[in-house]
Amino acid sequence: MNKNDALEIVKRQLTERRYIHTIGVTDTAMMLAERFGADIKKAELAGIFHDYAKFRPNEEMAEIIKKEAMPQDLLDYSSELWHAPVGAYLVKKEVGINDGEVLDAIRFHTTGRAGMSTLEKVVFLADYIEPNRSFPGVEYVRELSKDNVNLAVLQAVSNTVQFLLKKNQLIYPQTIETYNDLQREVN
Ligand code: DGI
Ligand code: FE
Ligand code: FE
Ligand code: FE
Repeated sequence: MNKNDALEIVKRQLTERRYIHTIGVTDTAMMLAERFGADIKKAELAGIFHDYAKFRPNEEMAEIIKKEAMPQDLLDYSSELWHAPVGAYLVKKEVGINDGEVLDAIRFHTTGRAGMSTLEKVVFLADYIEPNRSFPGVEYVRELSKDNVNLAVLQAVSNTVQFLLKKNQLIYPQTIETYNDLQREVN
């Protein structure tokens, strides 16, 4: 599939603002893939489709999580988490993307996981630092992204956990696993 066709497909699923974010993630993921030695074409594809399911109704996503034997504990946590695994499922089913590494980068782009591939880290990080993002602490993560992918992902996850704690939100155990795994990795 060429890039323009892929972008046309995803554009129909997204708002204008989310589409602009998607372009930012795609460009950033390709740049980071080149920098840290992940497959640039896979980073491009995962970037384009990472938020494919972002605007599916919660009811539809919950049904898919139940029927497709995804981790059922997702249903006990924020629906913000659902579009990542559901997106991996839908881009395979509806778009025909079959590359397991690309699908995993989409599946784990919100929580991360222990033992992330470089491609998964690059997409996770691109989602956090792409140029249209402006949350507190993003500039420091951008700096770390210049030469240390693990420190950068760790800082992004740490920021997210601190943000959730401040808002008295539940933290999905896999997010903590990502944090612990990277904390071990960098020490
Ligand atoms: O889809 P995006 O907005 O581009 O970014 P994303 O897929 O990284 O989703 C970010 C949202 O997910 C943000 O509102 C924080 C939330 N999130 C990430 N990890 C967790 C979480 N929310 C909860 N409740 N628990 C988590 O572990
Ligand atoms: Fe997302
Ligand atoms: Fe993210
Ligand atoms: Fe995103």
